[in-house]
Amino acid sequence: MMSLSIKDAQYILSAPTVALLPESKTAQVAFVGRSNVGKSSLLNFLMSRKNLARISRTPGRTRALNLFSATIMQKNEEGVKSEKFLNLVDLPGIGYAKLSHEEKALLSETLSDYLDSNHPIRMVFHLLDCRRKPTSEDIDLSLLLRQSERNYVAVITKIDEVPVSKRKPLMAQFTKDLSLNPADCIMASSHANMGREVLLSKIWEHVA
Ligand SMILES: Nc1nc2c(ncn2[C@@H]2O[C@H](COP(=O)(O)OP(=O)(O)OP(=O)(O)O)[C@@H](O)[C@H]2O)c(=O)[nH]1
Ligand SMILES: [Mg+2]
Repeated sequence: MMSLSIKDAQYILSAPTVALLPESKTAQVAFVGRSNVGKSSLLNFLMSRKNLARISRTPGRTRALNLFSATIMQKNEEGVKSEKFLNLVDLPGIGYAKLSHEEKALLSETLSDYLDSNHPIRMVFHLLDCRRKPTSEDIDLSLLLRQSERNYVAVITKIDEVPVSKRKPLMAQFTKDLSLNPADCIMASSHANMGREVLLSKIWEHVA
């Protein structure tokens, strides 16, 4: 069976603005979504590293763009290994109510600056908390990302919080609310180890 793994995951730097994110040809995988949905947790989970990106109970923790690097390794049926090098970008959460108007504007500006930039963004993971209905901001962001022809996946996070019997209908609802193909709407839980393989295969597929 084919298998994927991650090695050499590293924190590189934290850039307060997109202009301060170094130019690079290395493919980037971006983590976007509302504050507190679990972006930093998912990044750590995918990288199999507990404290690579900082997690917080306090929403609005990640205020800068945090850059990481890693190597994704594939082993095929014959045991032959191949590798791809990539960067991961943990973006500040959008829409956190307790921030001032200026701070909120600044954070969504950071996101749009990033998405408009020439950075080689090869995959965008848009995270949504399974317990909250997508906001209009989520729906707009989802549309924008697909219209701009990004490789896009909606990741429905914290699925451990929902009873198993309710997961299928819930995923159907998210798929409908965001007008997605079911294959682009994936449930995950960094606490219950769910979704890692599917998301790693998305990364493998889209990172050159
Ligand atoms: N139940 C559950 N809780 C989770 C999961 N992933 C993250 N959390 C919790 O959600 C909270 C926020 O997690 P973070 O990873 O810091 O979220 P974030 O999206 O990076 O937040 P900001 O940086 O503020 O935008 C923390 O209390 C985590 O422990 C999960 O899979 N299941
Ligand atoms: Mg974070």
